[in-house]
Amino acid sequence: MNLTTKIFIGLILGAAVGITLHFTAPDLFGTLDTFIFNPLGTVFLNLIKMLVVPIVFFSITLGTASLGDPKKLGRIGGKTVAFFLITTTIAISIALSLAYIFEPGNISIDTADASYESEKAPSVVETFTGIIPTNPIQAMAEGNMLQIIAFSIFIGLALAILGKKTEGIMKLIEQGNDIMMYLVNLIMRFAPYGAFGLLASAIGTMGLDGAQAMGMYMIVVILGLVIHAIVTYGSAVSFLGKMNPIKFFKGFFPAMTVGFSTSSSSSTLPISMKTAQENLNVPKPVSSFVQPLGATINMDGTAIMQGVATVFIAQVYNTDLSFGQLVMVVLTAVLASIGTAGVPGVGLIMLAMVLNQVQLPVEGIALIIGIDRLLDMTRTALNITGDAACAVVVAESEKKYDDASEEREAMQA
Ligand code: DAS
Repeated sequence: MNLTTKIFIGLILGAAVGITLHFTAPDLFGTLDTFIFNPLGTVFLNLIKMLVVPIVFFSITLGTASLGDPKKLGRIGGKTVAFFLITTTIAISIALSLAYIFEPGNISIDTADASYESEKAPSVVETFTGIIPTNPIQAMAEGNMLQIIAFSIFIGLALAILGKKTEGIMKLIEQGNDIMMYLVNLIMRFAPYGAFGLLASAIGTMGLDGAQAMGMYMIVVILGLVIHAIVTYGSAVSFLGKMNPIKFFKGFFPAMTVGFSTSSSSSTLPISMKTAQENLNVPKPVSSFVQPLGATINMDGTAIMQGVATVFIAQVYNTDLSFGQLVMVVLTAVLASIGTAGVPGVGLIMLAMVLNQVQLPVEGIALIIGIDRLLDMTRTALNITGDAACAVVVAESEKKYDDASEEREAMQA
């Protein structure tokens, strides 16, 4: 039985055990959650989180250095950011349209005791000025992903330009990356058990009662995620990536199950990259540049939740949003996703930023926080799929340059 099947069985079993115990033996669930489910899930999460910082450093440094000339880096960087911005804008537009069609907020909910203390999300200016680390080691110690990415790109550029002078360091970086990929393989063997623990704990704690109350809201978000995956990513990988969409989704499914169970794009990154390189034939330099960047700044699933949640909260509070406010929602959600790393629950922090921007009561978040953990799983799976779709498209677009350079090398030989 292959690993994907084992992880999927872990997910299904975890959800079944969690929901059964939630309704039939809540006390027993509490004990099992403390001594089995939670530890299983936490150990798995910590194992992959342990690799995130070194993997981002080694893979982006290696990926940037392997891209060779800065022109190629600029070309790939430009295509990557353009893909991210366009797909995130499409994502939130799909979300807003669905929210106006299905009107999930037209339900009577008592908003009197709704309250939510939003954490402060970085402003757009802070995000861009804060990208350059004043202390790279501190950035790694704090897990500041954007700063680690920026530092790695600088090191990779230097290695590419210095060439033979620093080939010893280049060798070290290559070996460091190999070590990381070996450890990912090792940890993935534990994934089915980790997925079981995470799902049993999450579903067993939450049950489905929260979901029933927010049924329509959940349905519209999940509908948006599915439409975006099939229409936007399906078209992108098919027309631009020259890849059969079924091969794409089937090939990337193992990473999607891990993203679903961990609710963290950053933690899933090692597995996302391994899956894209091995199952989707994305060259390592492209995967090592696009996916770590995407795990940090590209969150289409989160943008979809924000679009639906904003309209849902506006409807619950009987507030009409003007076209200008909707444009602000799109802009803020796209830019907000750049400033926050892919960790569980970051979508809610960014949602507070979006609601503030359109003068909607941030307390409205309290209405959806109960089921956010479940939706976080689904939107994280989409977030990492968008990064993989970008990697496939960029890799295909680079082929003509690689073919041209191979022809030049052949002619010079
Ligand atoms: N959990 C986030 C991620 O890792 C997404 C979110 O919180 O919306 O992508």
